[in-house]
Amino acid sequence: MQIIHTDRHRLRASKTELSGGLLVPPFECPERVEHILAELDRRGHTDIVEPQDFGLDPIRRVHDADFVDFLKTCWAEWQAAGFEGEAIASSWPSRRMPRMTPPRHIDGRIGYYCLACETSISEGTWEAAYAAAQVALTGAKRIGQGARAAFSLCRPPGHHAAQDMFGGYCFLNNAAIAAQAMRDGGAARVAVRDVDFHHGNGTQAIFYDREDVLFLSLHGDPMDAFPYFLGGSDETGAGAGQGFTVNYPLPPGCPYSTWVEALEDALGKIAAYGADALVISLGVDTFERDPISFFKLTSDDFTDYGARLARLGLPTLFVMEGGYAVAEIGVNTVNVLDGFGEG
Ligand code: Q9C
Ligand code: ZN
Repeated sequence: MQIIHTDRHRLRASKTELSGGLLVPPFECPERVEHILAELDRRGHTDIVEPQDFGLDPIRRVHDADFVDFLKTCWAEWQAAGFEGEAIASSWPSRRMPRMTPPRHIDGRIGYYCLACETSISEGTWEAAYAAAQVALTGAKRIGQGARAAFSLCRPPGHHAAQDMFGGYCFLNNAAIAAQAMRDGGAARVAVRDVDFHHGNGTQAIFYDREDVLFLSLHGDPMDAFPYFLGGSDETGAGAGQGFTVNYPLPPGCPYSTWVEALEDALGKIAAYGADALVISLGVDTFERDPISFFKLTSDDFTDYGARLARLGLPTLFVMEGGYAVAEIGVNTVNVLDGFGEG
């Protein structure tokens, strides 16, 4: 399986995450990718290529132009405003004050574009997020050229980022950008299967009113887990997209037997949909020892579900999302890929 990767992910190395009322070293850190690369190497995956540069156009097919401009200039503006720490939002257009225009001051503008303030914007964040989107696009191109599978080793992750919102460690929605590129490259129907522990709120929002991209997500029940305000089973799409969003919220402590039942149900829906290609938003934070999640998957379970995904027989792009048990992230990620197999 071809793997797409660039060192530029290291440019995303923020110092702070707001967690439990403290500013802590971020769970979403560069070492995550180093562990995945080491395990790929150990298991003989040597077909690793650099991304091509497709520019901003395919990013703007998914994200609003003003949001992209904001991400590009936020860090410089934050510094110019004289702030000492990393850029963290602290006010939002919330329920009783929904003035839906971006303020001039960066302290207000960052709140306008932010969905969760654990995620700080730091030097190099834009450059790394841009590179991750190119990693996803290069994978999409490879699938368009007829590959059975590819792995876009994206970092930072993307599935929480919506058209005009960042947060949950995500800035640009790599999986959505790849799915849109597949559509633009001629695939009539694309399915995005999100197996990260967290609901893929950004991907859902981007495709919510469309029938040409089927979105399915298996995740911690938003009553109990981030992102809290989206991801219910009653969210099924809107307008032409009615019926093309499918959510499987699952309870704390969820064992693999329950998880895989939902997975099989989703695989049946993907088969019935008649997708030309499949994007897997691959988060391995479903792992039993993940520090911020509450599912109970073992390392062997990742191999098992990789094999189940392969049974669909669809050209498949894996896009890296979350996973914060850093010592085990390599084994769990490569287990999915090896379970899927070379075909
Ligand atoms: N203090 C992804 O997995 N909540 N994002 C953090 C820990 C935000 C996860 C709570 C979790 C975001 C891509
Ligand atoms: Zn996650």
